[in-house]
Amino acid sequence: MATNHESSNPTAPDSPREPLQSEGEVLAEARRRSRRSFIGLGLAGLAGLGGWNWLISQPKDSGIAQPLRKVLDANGRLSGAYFKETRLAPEFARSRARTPRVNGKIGMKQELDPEAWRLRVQDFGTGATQEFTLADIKALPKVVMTTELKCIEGWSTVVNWSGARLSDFLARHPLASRPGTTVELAAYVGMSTPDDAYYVGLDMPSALHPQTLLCYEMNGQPLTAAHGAPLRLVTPLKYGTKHLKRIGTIAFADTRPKDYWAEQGYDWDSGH
Ligand SMILES: Nc1nc2c(c(=O)[nH]1)N[C@H]1C(S)=C(S)[C@@H](COP(=O)(O)O)O[C@H]1N2
Ligand SMILES: [Mo]
Repeated sequence: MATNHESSNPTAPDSPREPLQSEGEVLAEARRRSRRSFIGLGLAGLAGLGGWNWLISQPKDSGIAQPLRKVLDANGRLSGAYFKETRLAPEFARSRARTPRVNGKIGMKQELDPEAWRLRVQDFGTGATQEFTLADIKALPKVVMTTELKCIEGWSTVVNWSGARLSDFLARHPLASRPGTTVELAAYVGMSTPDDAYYVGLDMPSALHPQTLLCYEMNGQPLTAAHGAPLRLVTPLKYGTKHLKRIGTIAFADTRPKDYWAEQGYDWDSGH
């Protein structure tokens, strides 16, 4: 993956309060816990040390609050060092990227006006809905990656994707906090097409995974309508079923959100 910005030096203190666990402490905890819960652990650790409000009020690096940026970077480094084989989906040379077949049109029957489109995100704390334009998504650090799109039907295609990390979106717009707290995140994220005909659920660690992107480009070109314009999900540790095209809404929950293919009997997690 490449981003269009320089990350802050993760060892440089952001403030005299030094709210972060040292990397040694993080590593020690990471060894004791399962890898699935680890990203949650990083956020929970931060929460205990000053809280989400403090976190998001800190100076921003490319729009991302520095402390959260550091924790997410630390998670990325740890995943690289400890969970290399299973934790990150493999990346491929850009030259291997192809256009995948158009597969699945549920929730994409109506024409969509990209100018009028808004991403509608329901604040888990207040229940209020906030709207975002594509420009709001493009204002986040742009991530480019070449990964494999694997369909449950048995085919797979290497695709070059560009978009924003869902984790960067949630760091910049902290809408996933549990009601009554400002520090804990919901356990799940649910997303659906604007007409609600196709929908997927993700556990929060998968949603915060560094390769889980809100994508607006495929192979260097703006997404076509058939591939999910203006915005689709890409999450390459999971099968294509989870790669929701034409995202309309995002909401948060503490129980598994509805999932179209899970309702048809497929595995809810759909990892591979
Ligand atoms: N809205 C919507 N998104 C969807 C689907 C769908 O039917 N509707 N099908 C999924 C499946 S099963 C796959 S394999 C991928 C295929 O993405 P592509 O058409 O860009 O190749 O889209 C996923 N996202
Ligand atoms: Mo699929």
